[in-house]
Amino acid sequence: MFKLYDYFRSSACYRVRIALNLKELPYEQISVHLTKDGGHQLQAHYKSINPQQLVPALLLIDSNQVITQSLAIIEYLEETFPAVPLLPSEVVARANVRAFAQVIACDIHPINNLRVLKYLKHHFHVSDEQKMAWYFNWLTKGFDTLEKLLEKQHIGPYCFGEAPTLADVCLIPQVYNALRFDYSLEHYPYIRKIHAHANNHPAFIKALPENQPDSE
Ligand SMILES: N[C@@H](CCC(=O)N[C@@H](CS)C(=O)NCC(=O)O)C(=O)O
Repeated sequence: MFKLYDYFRSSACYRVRIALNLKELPYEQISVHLTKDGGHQLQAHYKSINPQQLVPALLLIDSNQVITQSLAIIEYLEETFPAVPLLPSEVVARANVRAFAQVIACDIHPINNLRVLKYLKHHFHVSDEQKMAWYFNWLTKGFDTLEKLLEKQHIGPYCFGEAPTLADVCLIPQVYNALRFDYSLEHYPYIRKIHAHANNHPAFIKALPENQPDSE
C-alpha cells in the first residue's frame, strides 16, 4: 500500500513511522542514507521523488503519488484512515494538539536539521562545541515551551489524554534526538513522564531508530 522513503535516525521519518504503526498500516521502507556518499537524499534519483531532498516521502503505491512533509503525510493518514484518530474531535483541542506538534516540527526541528548544522560548519566554520551550543539553545527554547503547555493542558498519560495524538507522535522523536546528544531532561518532568509511558507502546517501540532495518 505504502513505500516510505525513510532513514532510521531521521526524527521526521520517526514521526511517520509512529503514525503508520498506530494506525496499523503496513509499509515498505526504502532507506535513504543521509550521510553515506555525501547523503543519498542529494542524489538525482531521490530529488525526482522529493525535490526538497529531505526525508520522509510517502509513495502511495496504488496511485503512484508521492506525499512529502511529515505533518502533511500524517494529516493525509488521519483523513484517509480515521479509525485510530491522532487528533481530538473537539476543535479547540485539535488546534492545541497541532500547536504543540508545530512547536517541534516548525520551530525546533528545522533549525537543528542536518543541512543547517552542515551549513554552520562549512560556511561559518563553527566548532563542534559551538554547533552543539546552537543545537541545545533551540532545543531548550522549544522544550521550555512544551513543558509549559503541558503544565497548562496535560491530561495524561499521553500529552493530551488516554491515547497518543499528533503531539506524542512529534514529541517522542524529538526527545530521542535530545537524549542521543546527552541533553538533560531534568527540568522537564512532564516530558520525561510522557516519554517513558509512550515508549512502552508497541507502535512507538516498532518505530524506534534502533528497530529499523537500516539501523547501524
Ligand atoms: N519539515 C520536514 C523536515 C524533513 C527533514 O528535515 N528531514 C531531515 C531528516 S529528519 C532530512 O532529510 N535531512 C537531510 C538534510 O538535512 O540534508 C518534514 O517534517 O518532513
